[in-house]
Amino acid sequence: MPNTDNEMITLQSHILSNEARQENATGTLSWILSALSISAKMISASVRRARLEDVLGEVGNENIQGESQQKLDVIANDILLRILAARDGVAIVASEENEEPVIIGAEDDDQKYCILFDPLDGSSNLDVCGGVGTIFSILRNRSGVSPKESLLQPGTEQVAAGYILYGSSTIFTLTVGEGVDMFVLDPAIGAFMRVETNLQIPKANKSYSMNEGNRLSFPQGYQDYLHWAQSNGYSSRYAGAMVADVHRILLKGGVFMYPPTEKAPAGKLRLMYEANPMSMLIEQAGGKAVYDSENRIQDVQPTDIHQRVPVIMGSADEVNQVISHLK
Ligand code: AFP
Repeated sequence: MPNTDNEMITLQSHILSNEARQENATGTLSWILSALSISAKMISASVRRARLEDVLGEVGNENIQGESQQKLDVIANDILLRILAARDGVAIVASEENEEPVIIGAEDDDQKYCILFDPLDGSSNLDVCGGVGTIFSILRNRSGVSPKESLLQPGTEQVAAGYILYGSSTIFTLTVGEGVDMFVLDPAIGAFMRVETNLQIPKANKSYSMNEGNRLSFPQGYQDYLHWAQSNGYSSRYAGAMVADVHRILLKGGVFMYPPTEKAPAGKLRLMYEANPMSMLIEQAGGKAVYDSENRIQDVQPTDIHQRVPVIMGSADEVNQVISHLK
């Protein structure tokens, strides 16, 4: 629902009023969300000045995923790690860019949280001024298990998830399990202002988003879907950055996919840093997110924090159309 009542609600006041509604809230989650909002402003500023400060391009290393790291991947990762490390309620931080999770607070405290993030998703878009984003997922820390085990929880256990899109505006999209709210950074005052509350994804839209360059190595069902969609007036939109593509689909409807390919039989996208948080947002907005014709992404029991999963997510009707071709 767009904000039409002239309310001026900042992300900060939204978080605090959410907290006030929870009977046993301690304020810990609110502190973490506000740390993410500060990190988002800092990363946004770095992205916007990147060309001027000469921080575009590759560092020359590969990250744990075997992908070349951009200088801004490293900057965004450092910002998030430094800001989250200073918050009491954080037990463990896991980043797509680091092989091992970083243990911050007391490991055995189930009042604390684990934060997983992809600091700068789609970073190869940076050199051409395309949209990039940060994706985050928040889980409750588990006591009595090792830090790695504490992280290995299915997406259904997420207490909050969201993304920040650094596009023509900076957008913060958040769910704490009670619908999806969207905020735009007002650069004049440095605050995220709420623009959508209880956002609902359109039920259908004839639009698909996938890397069609891989078409010949998709399983047959996806190729059949593409043939069907192209014979039925669908259009194709693909930014090559999941945050930008899923943001468009949340607002306009359609389906986003990253299917298995010969080169990447489990798909390319990371379950815990990309697929789970985006699935929580899509489902909270009334959409659907699965990894094959039957199974929800959020039900996957992870065995490795860096594991990958095929992704089909978006408007319920459009996801069902894809599924009908996979059976
Ligand atoms: P980068 O962060 O390496 O640019 O990867 C982005 C991403 O993980 C995701 O945001 C895109 O949807 C997907 O990869 C694009 O992958 P293809 O380049 O294979 O289409």
